[in-house]
Amino acid sequence: MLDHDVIIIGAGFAGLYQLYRLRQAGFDARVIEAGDDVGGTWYWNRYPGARCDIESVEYSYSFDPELEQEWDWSERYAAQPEILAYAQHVAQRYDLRKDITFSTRVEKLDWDEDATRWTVTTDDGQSRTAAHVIAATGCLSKPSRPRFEGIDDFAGLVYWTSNWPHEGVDLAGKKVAVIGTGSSGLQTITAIAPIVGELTVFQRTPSFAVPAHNGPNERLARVRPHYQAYREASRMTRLGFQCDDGTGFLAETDPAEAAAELSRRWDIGGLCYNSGFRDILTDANANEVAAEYVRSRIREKVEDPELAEKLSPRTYPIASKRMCVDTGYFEVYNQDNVSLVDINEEPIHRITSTGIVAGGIERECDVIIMATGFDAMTGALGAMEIRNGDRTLRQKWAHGPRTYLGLMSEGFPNLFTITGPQSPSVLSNMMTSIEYHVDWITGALKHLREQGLNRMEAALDAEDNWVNTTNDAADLTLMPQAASWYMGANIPGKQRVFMPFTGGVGTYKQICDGIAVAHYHGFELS
Ligand code: NA7
Repeated sequence: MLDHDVIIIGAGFAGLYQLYRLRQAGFDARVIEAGDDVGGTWYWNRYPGARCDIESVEYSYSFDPELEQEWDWSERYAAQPEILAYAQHVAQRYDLRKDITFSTRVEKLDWDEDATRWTVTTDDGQSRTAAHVIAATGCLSKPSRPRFEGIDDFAGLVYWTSNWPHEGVDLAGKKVAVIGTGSSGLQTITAIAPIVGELTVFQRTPSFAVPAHNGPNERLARVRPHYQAYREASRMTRLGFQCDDGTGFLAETDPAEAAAELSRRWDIGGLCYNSGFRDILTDANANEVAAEYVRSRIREKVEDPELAEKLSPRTYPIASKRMCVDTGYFEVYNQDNVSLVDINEEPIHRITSTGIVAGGIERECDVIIMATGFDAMTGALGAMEIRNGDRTLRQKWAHGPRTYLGLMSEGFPNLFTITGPQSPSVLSNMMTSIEYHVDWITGALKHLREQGLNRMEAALDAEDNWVNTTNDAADLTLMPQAASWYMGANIPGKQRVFMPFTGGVGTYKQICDGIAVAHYHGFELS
């Protein structure tokens, strides 16, 4: 006797929607969630200035037209509190919490081949069984916590953007240090600069950032009357949101025209900056033109030319790391109370009781904010012991993840991953990718039930082919050139392999749809 048909791990947007869909399809599903409420990423990342880099018109569920019509997004780019409120609203509206076990972390998954079931063990010592497990564990959910020497000696407060306290943080007038200048760092720095006493930013790699031009959400009213058709179109795009992709090549475009197009997109704002030409991610010269345009705008914003240069990315192609969408980040450095430490020139030696020593100089601070990112894509899966006999997923993936379509991994039957490695996930609008995977997985489980089957596993040759396809697709781009978290390069000792599928959301959907129609070709069903 099984405890559940399906156990879903995580109650972020993926887990919530998966629960909704399975319940609707008549499965008994239970969600296990480490936090004490829903929201996933948006539950944990409550740091000042936390905001989505995808427009709220696109970053929302599409599965229920009524939900679409009733929820108002106040800003073009929604801030964390509003997105968390939306997740809570969805949980409430569909009465999802009753099937969620909160404040409980999954530690172990054990496959029993004879019984065709998983045993899921949690940190409260309990075990539950289910025929299927769906990991809705997120791509950026296992924080990377570098151990800076002396951190335990620090007498002030240390906050992690990825696990920000729910209340009680007061930075007003304080001397604050921020380590890390990815999206989380940029957003935090921009939000706190006006209120702190002094701000010292420790930068290892500068980020390419395009302006958000955030403001009231004027698009929502225009899209709403035909929202479902709009969503349908988004699902077939490269990025899972609409960018008015250009069809020409920058390398073949007259320089003045190219500059005008980059400028037009800069003025619109957001991640579509790179979508004006087809070759920005494949041609180094085209990429450099787009990159240099951003640097020229940084030089305009930052008064001190030396500082502008330090803030200008030069060591990797633009968009080979996820770009940041900023709301006045660079201008912050014109403030007298803000300073930048380039840790390539002045490496961090240690943290003392009173500050951070870099390049032989101690910068005093009352608070250190760590915005150092995540063990992306595989981190949350690797944190659990996922075992089938003497094989573990951790061992299998020691040299990089191996999946079929980012959905399943050979040797681990009946275990699905939503937005897993080798799917487009982190290169896309996560909402589009989540909904697609949930619908596909739900379809597969319904198919098994209809056929009287209870076991599904990726075939080894199909998996090998997909790993090769993913690698080949990545190698057609400039993306593997950056030491990015897409490559696992931010985690010491992690195998460097490009993890997401670069072929685009629409193409990926066509592939996976086709495989489902072809009786789940490449999967073994029994
Ligand atoms: P990111 O983008 O991984 O940024 C982390 C930042 O922290 C980045 O600047 C890192 O430099 C820096 N970092 C990491 N480890 C260290 C150490 N040991 N010393 C100094 N600096 C360090 O994470 P975010 O949370 O900002 O954003 C993640 C995603 O969330 C983002 O892409 C959006 O999709 C939303 P590095 O670049 O590795 O040299």
